[in-house]
Amino acid sequence: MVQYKDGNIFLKILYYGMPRSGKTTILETLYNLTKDGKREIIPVSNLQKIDREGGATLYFDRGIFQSTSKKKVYYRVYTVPGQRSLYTLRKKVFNKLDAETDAVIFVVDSQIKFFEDNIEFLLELKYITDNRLIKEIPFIVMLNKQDLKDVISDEDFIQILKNEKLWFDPNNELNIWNPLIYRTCALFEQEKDIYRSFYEIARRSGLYHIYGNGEAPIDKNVTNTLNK
Ligand SMILES: Nc1nc2c(ncn2[C@@H]2O[C@H](COP(=O)(O)OP(=O)(O)OP(=O)(O)O)[C@@H](O)[C@H]2O)c(=O)[nH]1
Ligand SMILES: [Mg+2]
Repeated sequence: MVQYKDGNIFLKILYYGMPRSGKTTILETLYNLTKDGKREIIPVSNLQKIDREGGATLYFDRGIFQSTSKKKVYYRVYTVPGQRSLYTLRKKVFNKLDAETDAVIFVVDSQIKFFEDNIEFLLELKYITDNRLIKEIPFIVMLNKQDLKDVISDEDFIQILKNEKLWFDPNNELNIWNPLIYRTCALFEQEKDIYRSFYEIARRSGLYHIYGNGEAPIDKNVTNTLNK
């Protein structure tokens, strides 16, 4: 839920996905890519990480970023812990810490051997969000670890989204908000599309808030101009 405080606007964005899909690494890389202040966002504090020895997230990671062009806009960016036993904490990170989440980036471990695990986490996310993805909660997908062998393709994942009713036909007015699918690598040295995917979810969350009153804006006049 968008929050207003001292004249500033806070949006909460969440990276969600199966264990070790790369959520924490993505946030670290986003931090490292933006800390020089040359992009649209800049971190305003160090990353907060609550993890186990070995790196698995135990509760959450959080980074706070400020828009460099609209200085009143801040993004609180979280990751959930992927380990299966931590479901209650994932739910808490989604709806309790700071505020309810405004937008979700689903992080897939693209290795084919994890196909079913990714679906399991997508179902869990649908449940936690009460089926509000796309309609009320902007949603995009990162097929991460694309630098590895035997990875799933965009088409494979679109089929999963269709099966889960997270993909709208061209005749549906929500079609323009179908999740963009990014094929990413989160490792800093080989980084691919980490900033670009964040930029897109930030853009969508702003549009839902400003033009949709918290829902996907479907007024044709608005969306025709916005998506050009
Ligand atoms: N090859 C490759 N490895 C990656 C990539 N992203 C993350 N990793 C590695 O995958 C492992 C897990 O990464 P994390 O960022 O801790 O994954 P996570 O999703 O935060 O894991 P949990 O907190 O346990 O849910 C680490 O060894 C990372 O270096 C990637 O794009 N490519
Ligand atoms: Mg993590």
